[in-house]
Amino acid sequence: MAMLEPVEVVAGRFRGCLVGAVLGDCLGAPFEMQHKPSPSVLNSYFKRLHDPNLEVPYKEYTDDTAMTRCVALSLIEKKGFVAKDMAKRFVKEYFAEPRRKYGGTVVLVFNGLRATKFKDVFAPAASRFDGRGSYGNGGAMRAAPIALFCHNSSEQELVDTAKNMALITHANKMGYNGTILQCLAVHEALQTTTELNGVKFIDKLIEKMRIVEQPGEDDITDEGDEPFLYVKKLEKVLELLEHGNSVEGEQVEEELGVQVLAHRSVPTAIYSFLRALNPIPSIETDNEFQRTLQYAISLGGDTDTIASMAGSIAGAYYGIEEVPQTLQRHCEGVSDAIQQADKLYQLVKSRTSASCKQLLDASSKAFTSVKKMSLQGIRWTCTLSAHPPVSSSSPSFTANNSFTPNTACSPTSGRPLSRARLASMHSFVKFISNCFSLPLTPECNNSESLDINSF
Ligand code: R7I
Ligand code: MG
Ligand code: MG
Repeated sequence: MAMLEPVEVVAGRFRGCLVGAVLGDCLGAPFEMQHKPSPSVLNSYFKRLHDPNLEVPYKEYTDDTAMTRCVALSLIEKKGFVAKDMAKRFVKEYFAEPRRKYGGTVVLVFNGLRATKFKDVFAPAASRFDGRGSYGNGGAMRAAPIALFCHNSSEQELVDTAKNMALITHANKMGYNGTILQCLAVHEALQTTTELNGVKFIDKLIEKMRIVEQPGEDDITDEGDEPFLYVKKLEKVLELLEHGNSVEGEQVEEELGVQVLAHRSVPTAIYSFLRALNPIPSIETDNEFQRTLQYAISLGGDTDTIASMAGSIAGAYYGIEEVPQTLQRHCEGVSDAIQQADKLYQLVKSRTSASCKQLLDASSKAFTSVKKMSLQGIRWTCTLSAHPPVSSSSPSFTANNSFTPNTACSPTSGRPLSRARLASMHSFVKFISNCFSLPLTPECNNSESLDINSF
């Protein structure tokens, strides 16, 4: 394996996310739908993989990775989400290597797309299961690149892109909402820069899923449909977490599920990640990333997919540094995942710098120029110079996402600003928050400085 070049922290998390997904898939695949492996079998399985003398017959990836790669490559090539391109990649990939253990009915969607020459890329999926669409976990299992691509996007863009990506194969609400939840979980892990608190993590997801699952006017509900299904599942996750290590695998299997269905696997992956934040007595490792995979696999059932989804969340949080090299070297497709993560990172950076350029243009219209901008996650601070100067000393102003004209943006020296100037500064600050899709919040906390003149 090539030596890793030092990369920025966020870039390392992008790598961790996609490599985590590959490792979960490759290492979980031998147990998919097999007898549930005992703790001792799993401990020796992982120990053996760490043995430097163990030769490298690759653990092969399955459909989870095959499709995740298509999502990543399509986003990279098209510099955004283009449904037809993504659909074509899924179909080409499947017919080139149909042996990757695809889901039972998704193949019919691929056949339909091929036969109709991609005329309407959403139609074949919409006709499955009597027009209700599939609620398999195939949308969620390939969602990680969307979360990376939308790292600096608005929440709405993330939700819409995840949904549209899922709709190519999974038209059922449970299928695409599971995809959205998985995306939100990766996104949240990626944004967490301090020690992660499991309860807060779930609370945030619940808040977001409550909006996502709000019934629309045109929704037709079937008898037995559960409203706010994922919100309820997340509440269950919270309940299980409260009981720590006293929760047995059987209970997780029963209450959250380990099936190939989105609503019976995505919450399980999230739970696996959170449970493994702390030591688990039956798992012999101090490495939290490995613990996540090992725990997810220990639950049995759809082990490749649940471990892959949990691995992508864990990788996004811990970063590539915490993903053991000894495990990476046994898995097929790791170096491709690293390359794709790096390209996605560059893409996100260039999208942000395009926003910066827009910002500079707009800043002159707002009678200000931007001296320096700092970004950390959703927090930003921006130092502005008035233009033309409001006094001979040309004072600077600091605006942040708690902007209020009279306090956060008062001149550090010189005479008070006119009402008109304050109004234009105010709209400018609003513009900044729009540009970056960043909310105006009362907190502001900068650590990573970004000199926008360098873009
Ligand atoms: O969702 P999908 O791509 O499958 C992914 C899974 C992962 O575990 C992979 O590792 C791979 O092994 O497969 O494929 P689909 O065929 O859309 O869904 C998977 C299965 O979910 C289907 O074959 C059905 O058994 C079941 N399923 C449904 N069953 C009843 N009613 C999905 N939707 C329905 C439904 O509406
Ligand atoms: Mg699979
Ligand atoms: Mg699977």
